[in-house]
Amino acid sequence: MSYTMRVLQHAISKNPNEPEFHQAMTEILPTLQPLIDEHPEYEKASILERLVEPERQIIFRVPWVADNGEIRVNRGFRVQYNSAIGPYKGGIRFHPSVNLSIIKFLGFEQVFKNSLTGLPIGGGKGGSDFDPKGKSDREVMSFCQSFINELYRYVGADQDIPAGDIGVGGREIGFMYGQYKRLTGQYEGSYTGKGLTYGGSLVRTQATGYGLIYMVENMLNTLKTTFADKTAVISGSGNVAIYAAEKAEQFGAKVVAMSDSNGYIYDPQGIDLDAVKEIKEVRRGRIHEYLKFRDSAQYVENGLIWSVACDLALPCATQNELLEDGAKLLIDNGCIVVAEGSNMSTSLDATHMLQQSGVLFSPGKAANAGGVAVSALEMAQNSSRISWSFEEIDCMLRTIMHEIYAGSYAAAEKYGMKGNLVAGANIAGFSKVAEAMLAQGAV
Ligand code: NDP
Ligand code: 2IT
Repeated sequence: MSYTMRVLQHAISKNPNEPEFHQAMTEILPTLQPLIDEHPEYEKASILERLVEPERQIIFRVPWVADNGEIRVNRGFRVQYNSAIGPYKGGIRFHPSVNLSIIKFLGFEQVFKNSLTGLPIGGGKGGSDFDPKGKSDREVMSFCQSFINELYRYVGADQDIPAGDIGVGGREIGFMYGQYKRLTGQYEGSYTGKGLTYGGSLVRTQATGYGLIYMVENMLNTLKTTFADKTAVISGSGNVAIYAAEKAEQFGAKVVAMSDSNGYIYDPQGIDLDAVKEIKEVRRGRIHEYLKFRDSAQYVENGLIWSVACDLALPCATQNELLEDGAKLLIDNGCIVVAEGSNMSTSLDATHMLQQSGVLFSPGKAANAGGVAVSALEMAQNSSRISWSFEEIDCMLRTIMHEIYAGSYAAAEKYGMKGNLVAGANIAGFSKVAEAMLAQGAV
């Protein structure tokens, strides 16, 4: 059996009951084989065995006080996955589904993603099964402060730098950063996604969504076409989905459907993004409220958004939201590009189906890397005590996304898998981490 398959099988049996983590390893490890064949020194140095084992996993109790005076308890996680090329970097997710398997899959993916950005950041991820939905600002603050009371001792500007993810946006980062500062007395770039008045970076709010569209720009370029006259379907209506929709529209595409976990809206005239921002960013409401803004729209409760015909499909909600049934609908309706805004949006079977049908597919670790890339630019601005303009950062972001695409495309082509951006991104991301681990010895 090959080295990659041996490590995969062993890691799966050593970590039972972690299906999302198994899925991420199953997607990544086999694609690394051509590079492994070229570098026998990787096996000698047990690079893969070390790569799949997080450097550190922290699990902690988070007690907090609800508005009615009751004490509630949630579970907190931070998985510090790999620091070969820089301090641990990655988001924090607050969602009732959060467990160790989900945090490990996200952390593992983050190692490759962060390497792809070309910036000096290692990989990590954290979160909690806390559900911010329906909680007051006061309750969210109580939870965030308690979360940091435990986490603060493990993170810091040159050690581990958290950021947002599902359920964690500017409000939550503000509360966490405030508590971290209070406990440590340090005013430093120890979190990204901060508000603009206290060290945040321009473009960070838009970065993941805009970066996704810059990735699609490169994909369309390869297909010798542009955004003009293209129809896009974007799942989710959170941070990533909203700014992907904004940039797609700026580039001339028409976004006709968006969703949340209850259902999707379809607006053949093109989604009114100001309405979606008002519902989601201001009111923290539900997507069906869109019907009050536009007569042209329909709402489909619990519907499958991928049944809406489109040229460009951009899953931007959560893992495994695009399965074989969705992939089949997209293929039958003539979709040409699928790019993942969410992490591991697509199941392995659905990914293979799309690739075999000639749909150009970009995995999240390449397509959504714009968020963490601008996070690294926020860190650079914080440590040098300066701030760059919106245009400067947006231009850097576009260049970084182009380089990720070109690097992934070239790596796939080099190993005889032209157009397979899944394999290309894995190989390109892995290569730098493996070299750094080799150089640093058995650590
Ligand atoms: P938000 O919390 O802002 O939005 C998440 C959106 O996805 C909401 O519309 C939410 O609907 C929907 N959603 C979440 N969980 C589920 C679920 N289990 N089933 C169906 N819909 C769901 O998160 P982000 O936009 O920040 O993140 C979206 C994805 O992008 C995640 O996979 C994240 O890991 C990834 N990502 C985020 C980055 C960032 O910078 N924020 C960077 C790179 C990747 P509802 O409100 O109903 O729950
Ligand atoms: O999945 C991701 O890349 C993020 N949630 C953003 C991480 C970051 O550190 O900005």
